[in-house]
Order: sequence, then structure tokens, then C-alpha cells
Amino acid sequence: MSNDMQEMRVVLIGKSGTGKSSTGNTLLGSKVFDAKLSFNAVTKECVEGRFVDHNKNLTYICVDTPGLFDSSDKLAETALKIQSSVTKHCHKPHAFLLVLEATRFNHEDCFTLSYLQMMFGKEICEHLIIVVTHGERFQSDDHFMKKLKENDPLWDFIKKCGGRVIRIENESNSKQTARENLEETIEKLSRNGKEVYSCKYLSTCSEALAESLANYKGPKDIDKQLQDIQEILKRKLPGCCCCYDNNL
Ligand SMILES: Nc1nc2c(ncn2[C@@H]2O[C@H](COP(=O)(O)OP(=O)(O)O)[C@@H](O)[C@H]2O)c(=O)[nH]1
Ligand SMILES: [Mg+2]
Repeated sequence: MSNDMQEMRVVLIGKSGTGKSSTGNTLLGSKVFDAKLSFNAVTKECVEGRFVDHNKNLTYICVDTPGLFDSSDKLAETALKIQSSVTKHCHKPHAFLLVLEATRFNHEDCFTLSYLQMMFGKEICEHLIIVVTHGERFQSDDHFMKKLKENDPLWDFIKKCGGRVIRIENESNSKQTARENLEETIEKLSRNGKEVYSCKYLSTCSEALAESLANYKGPKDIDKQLQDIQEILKRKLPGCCCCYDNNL
């Protein structure tokens, strides 16, 4: 590998079954991640994949993560797993791909931004790209945007996440268009790799998650679990609330 080989670090994030692993495979151009139709989450731990693009002198490093709201999980536990794995495999990522299946967007999804901010701070918003899979369900980009705007909670959510949204099709015979679309969006967002995510409160976020997990006493709704974490964060970071999304 030549010394001036650049890295592009990307995290795949989202609920189980939305197409995270498939999107990672499309981006890396081969079947690196296990993608399948399943009622149970397939990716239980974070997995790393790489692709070296010799033409661009660029290595894509991609981390696939467990589903965000997998039913039996404690949210703080999943959050700590995702956070520590991202720090380990994908230090200072250029982009977080938030993978969604637009037709399945529901009440639970509205909590995603709060949840992500508790893991990665508000700084994550600058580096989020919403990737809608099953892109061929939409006849054109105009049709896609029209359908997104018709769904008020989904459109509000997209705007809060910075408004960057693309559609891709992971199951088409030629995945080249989807791949190019992903690469172009990531490279534009990161200004060709110059801008990376970082958050100076990351260790405080993990302390808050660990404290909430230690206090966890049996099943609680998503909003209740997130409120607990938020309360701890507010105490640890007075005057500097990490969680700007008010869905809680
Ligand atoms: N038709 C279609 N199927 C997809 C697409 N993306 C993912 N899938 C399918 O959806 C299922 C779940 O995908 P997977 O990547 O395992 O989701 P994950 O749990 O988020 O990692 C698999 O059967 C995939 O083949 C897509 O863009 N189009
Ligand atoms: Mg998966």
C-alpha cells in the first residue's frame, strides 16, 4: 500500500432488516457482510470490511453494526457495543450511513436521532447520510422525494438529520449505479476525506450509557430508557446537553 493511500471510513447504522449489510456489500463491491432475510438480527457484533480502490488511491473501511432497536436488547448495551466498536475499527469516521426502509418508517424510528446523539454526541448530525434501500420501488428521484415529503414524520426526521438522503437498490443486477451514488455522496459530505466526525464528549457519553445500564431494572419502553440516559448526560454535562432532539 502506498504511503499516500487515503482512507474513507464509513459506519452502517440502522434497525435490523433495513439493508445495512447489503448496503455495505454494495459499497465495498463484494459480499463482505452477511445479509439475509431474517426475523432475528444477523449482525450481533460490529464487523469490519475493506475495499481498496487503486484508481482513486483510496481504501474504503466500512463497519456494519447490530440493529438499533432489536427487541430483546437493552438500548444502553447496544449503544455501548456500537460506540466502542466504531472507536476501535473506524476511528473518526467520515460518514455514518443511516439505513432506512422508507415504507417501514414508524414511531420507533423517530427516536433514532436522540439515540445516536447519546452514543456520538450532536456532532454526528453533520456526518449523517440517510440511505433508503429498495430504491427501485420509486419510479424516479422526483417520485422518491414526493413520497418522502408525503410522510410527515419521515420528512421531519430527514430534515433533523441534515436533509441528506439518497435511494439505492441493493438487489439490482447492476449495483454500479448504487455504488457510485454512495461513493459520490460520502466523498461530497467529507469534502473528499478532509472532514471527519469527532466529539470531545465521547467518553462522557459512554460513561452515561454505562451508568444507565448499571441502573437498568427490567424492561422499559424505548422513550423511558432514552430519558434515563439523557438525565445522566445532563447531570454529567451541565449546560451542554448532548441530546438536541426533542422526541423524548
Ligand atoms: N429488493 C431489495 N432487497 C433488499 C435491499 N437491501 C436489502 N434487501 C434485502 O433485505 C433483507 C435484509 O437485508 P440485510 O442487508 O441483511 O439487512 P440488515 O439486517 O440491516 O443488515 C435481505 O433479504 C436483503 O437481500 C434492496 O435495496 N432491495
Ligand atoms: Mg446485517
